[in-house]
Amino acid sequence: MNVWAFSTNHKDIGMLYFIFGVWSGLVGTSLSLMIRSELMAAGPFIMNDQIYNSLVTSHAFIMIFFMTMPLVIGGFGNWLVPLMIGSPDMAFPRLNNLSFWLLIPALVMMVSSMLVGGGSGTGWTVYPPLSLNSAHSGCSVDMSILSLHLAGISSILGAMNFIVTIFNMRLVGVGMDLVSLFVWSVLITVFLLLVSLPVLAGAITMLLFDRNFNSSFYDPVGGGDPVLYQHLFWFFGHPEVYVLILPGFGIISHLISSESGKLEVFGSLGMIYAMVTIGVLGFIVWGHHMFTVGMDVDTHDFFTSATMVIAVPTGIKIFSWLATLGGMTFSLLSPLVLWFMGFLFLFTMGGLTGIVLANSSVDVCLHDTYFVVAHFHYVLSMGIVFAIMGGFVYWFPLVMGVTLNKHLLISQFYLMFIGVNVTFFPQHFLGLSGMPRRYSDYGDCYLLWNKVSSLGSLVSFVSILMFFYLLMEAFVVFRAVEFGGVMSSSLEWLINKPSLGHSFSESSVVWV
Ligand code: HAS
Ligand code: CU
Repeated sequence: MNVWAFSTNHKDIGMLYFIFGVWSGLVGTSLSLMIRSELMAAGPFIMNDQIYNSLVTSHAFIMIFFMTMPLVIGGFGNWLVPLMIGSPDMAFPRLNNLSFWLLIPALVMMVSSMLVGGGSGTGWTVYPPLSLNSAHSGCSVDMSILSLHLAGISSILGAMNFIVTIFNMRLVGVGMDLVSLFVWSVLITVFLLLVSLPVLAGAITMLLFDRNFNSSFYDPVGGGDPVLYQHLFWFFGHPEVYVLILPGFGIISHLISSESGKLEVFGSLGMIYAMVTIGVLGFIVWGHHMFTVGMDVDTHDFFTSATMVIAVPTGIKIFSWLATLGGMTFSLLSPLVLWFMGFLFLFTMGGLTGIVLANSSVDVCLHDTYFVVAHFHYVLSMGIVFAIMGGFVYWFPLVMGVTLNKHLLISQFYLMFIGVNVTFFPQHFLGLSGMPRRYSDYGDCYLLWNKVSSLGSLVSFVSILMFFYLLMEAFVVFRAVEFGGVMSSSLEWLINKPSLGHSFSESSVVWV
């Protein structure tokens, strides 16, 4: 047995998370290609509705719990947090290893749930009554629930580990005011996880009981209420979307402060307050996912207003990043500049469609249409994925000691930029003209934009293949990193600028 797998070192565990996240990302991408193949043409094409919906469910679960979270918190978090706070490792190294290994059975459960008992065609929200025995009698939904339990335990343990590490293991003299923005983003993220995940665990455990032990928490026949589930799920679900994006915000701050040549991001204290505000507000807006369940108009008003308020701290972040760029000479032929400019532009677009959806009277029409799908793919596939790609390109030479090929990186960015936009922009039109989500078929009037969208997904797939080629190329050609000046070791890297933790800019790496 490879001892490395049981290592308690944060960099080894970070690497395991990266490998795991990339692998899951490939599974999730394959599922998305199957979804887009089915939707390439009107009429039943490749599969039936149940198979289609179970692919959609697994696609979402895998992308959220097994790709994004392991990459940003497990991968970047494990690698960078100890380095940036000057700690030799995480506070509980063995617990750290356990967090990782809990994900393996969780992923196995999730993938197998697709293959047994007809699959879980419930969507990632697992709403009853669809998820109850009446509609999903096999063991598939039970397996998805157990998978979420395991992934949830993994995240809660990881969250505790990061909180203790960041509060107690900082180098002497590195106060919380000196801690870099990525570390802050991880700290806020893990607090969100710690508060929201137990609620999800409770909700799905009650669902498990309804399915297997004859309770009726969510079954009106026994005095239960399916809407209770929606409240519990979204009390977790909304903070979860900020769990996904906040570490991305942290990564982008480092990219921007480094590439703009500024010592730090404009208003970095304000950035911290903005992230805290987003985190706190994230817990009181969950009702915007449930405007159609029959809430009274005052509750609609509350959730609409509370949701819109989040545009303020998010706007503070966007404008602070833009202010940081002020005066910088930047080239659209620099991979890092491309990734963060892509992030800023496309995340803002996704955020603005979020504001559109926050209006309850508009959302009553747009809920469960492709407009929502377009919204969340702009913030996820282009927001968080662009941040991950940027972070990857930025820190790859530090982690691997070799550089990536700049020309390939540039073409790969443009290909992916075109691919994702061609895939998701037309989905706004589909949604506005009423195409519902989670159906494997559609009327002929929706054919054109679905075709365009499916073609776009092929373009982004090619860009992903190109990214793997790029990685292989880096290892085969092996251009060793030449660090400029003081950037020779991670320790010096840290001591040099403890409050920023960046200083690893393009100027310090020799690109080919
Ligand atoms: Fe969202 C549904 C509203 C951010 C992810 N979101 C989803 C789903 C996902 C998701 C996955 O209110 C689908 C869940 C499912 O399966 O059903 N979302 C928002 C709002 C924000 C937002 C207001 N979402 C995110 C982020 C995500 C994410 C971040 C993941 C990374 N979202 C919704 C709503 C729904 C929803 C409804 C439910 C729809 C339905 O019917 O199901 C905000 O955090 C976005 C803030 C960002 C900006 C851009 C930058 C700000 C600037 C400041 C100036 C802007 C102003 C606004 C003052 C706003 C530049 C002016 C407005 C104009 C239009 C000009
Ligand atoms: Cu939400």
